[in-house]
Amino acid sequence: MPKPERRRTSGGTGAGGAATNVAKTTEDWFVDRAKETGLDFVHFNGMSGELYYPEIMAPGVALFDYDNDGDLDVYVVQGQMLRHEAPRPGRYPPTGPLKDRLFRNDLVVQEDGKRILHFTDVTEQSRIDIQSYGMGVATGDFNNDGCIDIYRTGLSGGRLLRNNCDGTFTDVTKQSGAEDRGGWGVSAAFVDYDRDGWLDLFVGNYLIYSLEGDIHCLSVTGQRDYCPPNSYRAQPSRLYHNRRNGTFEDVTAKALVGGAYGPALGVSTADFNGDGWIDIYVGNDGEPNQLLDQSAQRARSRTRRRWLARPSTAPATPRRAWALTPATSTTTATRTSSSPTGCRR
Ligand SMILES: [Ca+2]
Ligand SMILES: [Ca+2]
Ligand SMILES: [Ca+2]
Ligand SMILES: [Ca+2]
Repeated sequence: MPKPERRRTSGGTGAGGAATNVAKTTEDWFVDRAKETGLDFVHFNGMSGELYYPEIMAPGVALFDYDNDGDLDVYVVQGQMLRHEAPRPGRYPPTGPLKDRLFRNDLVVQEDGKRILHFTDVTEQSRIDIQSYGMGVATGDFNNDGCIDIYRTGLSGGRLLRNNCDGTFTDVTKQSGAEDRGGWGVSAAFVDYDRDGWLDLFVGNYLIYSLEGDIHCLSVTGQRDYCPPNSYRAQPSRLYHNRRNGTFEDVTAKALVGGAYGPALGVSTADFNGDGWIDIYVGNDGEPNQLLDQSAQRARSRTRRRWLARPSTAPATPRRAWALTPATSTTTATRTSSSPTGCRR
């Protein structure tokens, strides 16, 4: 990789008041090599002129080593037409089949140390065939077989793809119980919240929305425009507990004290307070972010664990069952939702 050149200044403001000239950076720090390395993918948002709200949501992507060969492979999420059966011709027409894609990393390191990066589209041979309007993706080995699995969120619920450890995946959504039925999931994270060595699953849901109930909004100039997120009611997120047998139990009602309300766009997990228990940070769209930790309830009960927000200095929010900890920064919720796997004990 070429060594980045720091921005230099020349000239300066001298006694004569000479102008300061800033030399341009001569080399780019990052170079887009997607196409030349085989990552040939164009996201299609289904834009039809109807200005449906989901069209403005950018897709997620995951980097994970699905074949355990030591390099990161790529999973990308695709959109669909909304309502219309056939894609309409437009400025950004879809290319190829509208389905999620998996790219295998075929990196070659030569004897002289030269690296040749190439990705191969292995969607067909992986047996991944998802053709619904997608949002995000999280990866983690939920069944502890040593192979990383996929949870893909979307406009109409989630999909769990079990890695068969032979280059193929099986859709186990229904039998797993982690369907996020009726949910518009955007972000998700595998997280072992109870430290039993099995990854549980948090699904960040966004808004209560249907194409039939799509609201028409106007811009400041009176023209039809996309609506802001507060045009719709937020949707509760979900927490699933791993039963260790390939299935999940929806523990949202008892663990999240009535549900974590979004509109959740991003989620990350870490032990923020250093108490040994992993916490969940949720980035919401247009509303305060949430930092969920389980310390308070865990101190009261070892058998019934609930997630509570940290004490807040903000006024209580009556319609919610917990207080919010205001974020110290603006919402940085990425609409991508590749997420770290949970901590292990
Ligand atoms: Ca790999
Ligand atoms: Ca697995
Ligand atoms: Ca667990
Ligand atoms: Ca913690």
